[in-house]
Amino acid sequence: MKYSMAWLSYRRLPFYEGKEYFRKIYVQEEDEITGTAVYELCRGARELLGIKTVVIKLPEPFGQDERGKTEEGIYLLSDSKGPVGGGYRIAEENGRIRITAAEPEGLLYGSFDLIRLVQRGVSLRGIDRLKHPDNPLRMLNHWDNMDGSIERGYSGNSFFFRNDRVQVEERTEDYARLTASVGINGVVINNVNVTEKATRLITGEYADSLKRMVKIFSKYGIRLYLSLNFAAPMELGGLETADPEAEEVKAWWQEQMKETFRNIPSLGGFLVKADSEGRPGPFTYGRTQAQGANMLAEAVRPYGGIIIWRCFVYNCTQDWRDRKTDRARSAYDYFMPLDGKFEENVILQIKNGPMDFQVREPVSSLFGSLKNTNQMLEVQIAQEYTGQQRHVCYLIPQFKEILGFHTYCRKEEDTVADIVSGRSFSHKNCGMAAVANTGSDANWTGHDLAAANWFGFGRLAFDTSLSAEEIAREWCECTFGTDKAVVYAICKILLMSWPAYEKYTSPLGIGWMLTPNNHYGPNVDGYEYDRWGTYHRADHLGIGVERGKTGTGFTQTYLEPNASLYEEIETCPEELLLFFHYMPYTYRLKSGKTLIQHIYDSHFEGVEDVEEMVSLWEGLKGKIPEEVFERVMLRMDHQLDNSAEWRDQINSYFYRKSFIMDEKGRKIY
Ligand code: GCW
Repeated sequence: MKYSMAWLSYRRLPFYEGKEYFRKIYVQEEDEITGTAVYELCRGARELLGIKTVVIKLPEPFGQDERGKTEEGIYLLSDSKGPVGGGYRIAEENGRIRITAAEPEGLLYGSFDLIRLVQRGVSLRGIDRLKHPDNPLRMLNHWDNMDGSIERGYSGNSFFFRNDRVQVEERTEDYARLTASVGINGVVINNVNVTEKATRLITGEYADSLKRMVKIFSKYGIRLYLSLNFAAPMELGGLETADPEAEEVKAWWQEQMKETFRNIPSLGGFLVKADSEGRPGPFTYGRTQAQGANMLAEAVRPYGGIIIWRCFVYNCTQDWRDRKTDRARSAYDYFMPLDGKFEENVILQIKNGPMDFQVREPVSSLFGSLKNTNQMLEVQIAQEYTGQQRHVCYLIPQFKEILGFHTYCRKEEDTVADIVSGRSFSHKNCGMAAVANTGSDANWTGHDLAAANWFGFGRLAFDTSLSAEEIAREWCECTFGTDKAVVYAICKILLMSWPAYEKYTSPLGIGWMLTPNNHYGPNVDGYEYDRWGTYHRADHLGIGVERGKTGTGFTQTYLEPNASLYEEIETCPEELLLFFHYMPYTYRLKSGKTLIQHIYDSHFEGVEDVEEMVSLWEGLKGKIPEEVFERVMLRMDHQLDNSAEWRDQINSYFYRKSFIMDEKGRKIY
């Protein structure tokens, strides 16, 4: 086997009681996506249950009387009054399972859901599940480059690009299966940093291969999106400017989009990183982010395209003496004044926190503040800052906290989940995106356990009410089967992994104590003496960035009562204390411990947690495939060493800065 099928690696379930349903599938429609649903059900039946399925076309129209028939089997029924937007209902009665949906996507998601239930050994008798996706857009953003490398990729090379060419191969289809099986409906295949060849993806040059990719994606209800280069009119069109207000620039984009959508009519639209980390954008011409986004929005509107405009705009050359400029403020400061100024087919894509995917950050204050602008939440399952898929770090608990955050933008339905689902402000163009963690490795994600983040992101974006535990269990049972001891150990590892990573890395929300550029391993001062605006401001008395009113004022970008909550030291959530305030090492936390003692204790604890994870994993020998066991064991051994390195560097740094001894007298260098 060249690569595994992750959670779709079906293992035989000879004793499954619901086998009989799968002998016959009755289907009404003949469209492509329903065809995929049928194919997947048959494949699941064959591989999981060893059954050959007969597919029976139902008579048209399929009325009430036919529904009364007693033939056993699975019925895929489209019903215009049924669940919409990819929603579905699965109901069992008298040996018949009906999957009903208004659209074929719903039938596909319902079928994958049914297969999951079988994989997990759940009885289908009397089942009645009604599911509606919470988020209209559920997207993966791949940072894949055309040369085959992946920016922040930790699982091999790109399977979308190689040697400056688009790859469409067997793996494309298997990727689509995995991705669609958890409800993802949009994929950006190329890096947001668009340079050289990638700029040409919108031209006819790559149209044939992109069309082939689209064909595969559409069978699985996935839309293709591309990242674009704001300076394309200059780089491709030979214009002297990319000014969004210049007539020749507008005309160039309109012509180009005509060609692009002629080549790929079902293209969803574009993701844009502008004016960020050296990428071109409207600021060069004294224009706003809205002027830039709207110009593109106009060009794609005739084709139903959307522009997803990233809010990751900040000045990455901050002087360390400047204590007023605050990278945390920048997205808010640039975009808040533009609320309501974006076209309907523009969506602002906002990173979950105001900095950059650290293990702990507050939620971006743009959520809740922006009321008249389509918004999407961007999270990162590529573990750039959370152990790079060498450490286990199951991020779904983090995403749950973010989604559950009350912004107080309204009396009810005021959480991030409410906002990005469109519930708060009746938005239709909105949802969730994750920077993807896949690559050409045999297990897709480098670390076998990192697949739980890919699976989990999709499941969560579809159903934000699922708990991190439920998702972990689902993933684990689909991937490894239902052996109780296995499920217990793996779920325990997953659920303790994010808190452990937080404990042994940077303390209390401060972030950034890792090696500059490659972002792996400890380096407490690595960013302190650099230009990126990511300081911790530690000295011999204390540590933290003052972001209250007397500091950068970032606390005041939140709506009340959050602004006051973060402003006051007594009410500021302790896990974020150093993000918001400079605090002395002798400050007493609610636990009664001093800040410095907390730093020591949490770092020792974090490594102990990893020791526990290692021993839980060791207990799985012989219970899961040998190859997976060994692969993960190797990474866990490394994680243990690396976490100890983190502990020692952080603890000795603070010991030497503060000169305060560990109360417990442990080894600190
Ligand atoms: O965190 C930074 C990464 C960059 C990335 C950027 C972004 C794609 O280090 O590699 O560029 O974020 O989100 O645009």
